Amino acid sequence: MHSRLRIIQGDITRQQVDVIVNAANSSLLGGGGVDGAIHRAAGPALLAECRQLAASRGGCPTGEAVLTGAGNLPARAVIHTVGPVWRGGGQGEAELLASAYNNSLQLAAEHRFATIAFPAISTGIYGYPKAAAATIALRTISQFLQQHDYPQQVWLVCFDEESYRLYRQHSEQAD
Ligand code: AR6
Repeated sequence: MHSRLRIIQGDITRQQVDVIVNAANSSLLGGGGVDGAIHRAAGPALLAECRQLAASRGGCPTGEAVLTGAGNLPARAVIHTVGPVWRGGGQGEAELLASAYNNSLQLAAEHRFATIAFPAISTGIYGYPKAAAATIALRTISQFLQQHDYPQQVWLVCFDEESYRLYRQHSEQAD
């Protein structure tokens, strides 16, 4: 695993990083899971900004990413990306998941954010198998870090113990 990548267990809304990534949906208007948790913790300023973005650019297509402020969160900004819904693996899900990570990292690099925290995109409500998603997340982030100086540190924040163990296990295999 790349030395600038860390796997931790916790709640992404509480992480002291420059930017956290939200596993949003294309409407950008909020939802359940980590999206709901981020909006609850950030407060109404974030939802107002998301509504404006939704109106001005019609939301965010799957695999792409947009930047907002962070309201009351400890982070300075939020990158909203949209992972794919799992439909059995034959609908370009792997490429779309890699794009969600890559486009988020690209945005963080453009803004010179030093630290970024990701949740396990698509592995909750969107049903992406956790082990396959872990492989893609670890590979995509490691490749990006090899090619870019920013972000300097990437944290993968696993909410539950099972995901944490799985990501650790996959990172050891990738070494
Ligand atoms: N901190 C870190 N990870 C979390 C947190 C948290 N506070 N809460 C949940 N997770 P999900 P998706 C983990 O369902 O699959 C929303 O309605 C969770 O355990 O949040 O990409 C959106 O609006 C799982 O491992 O996102 C979309 O409609 C991971 O975050 C849809 O869900 C992702 O689970 C997106 O679905």
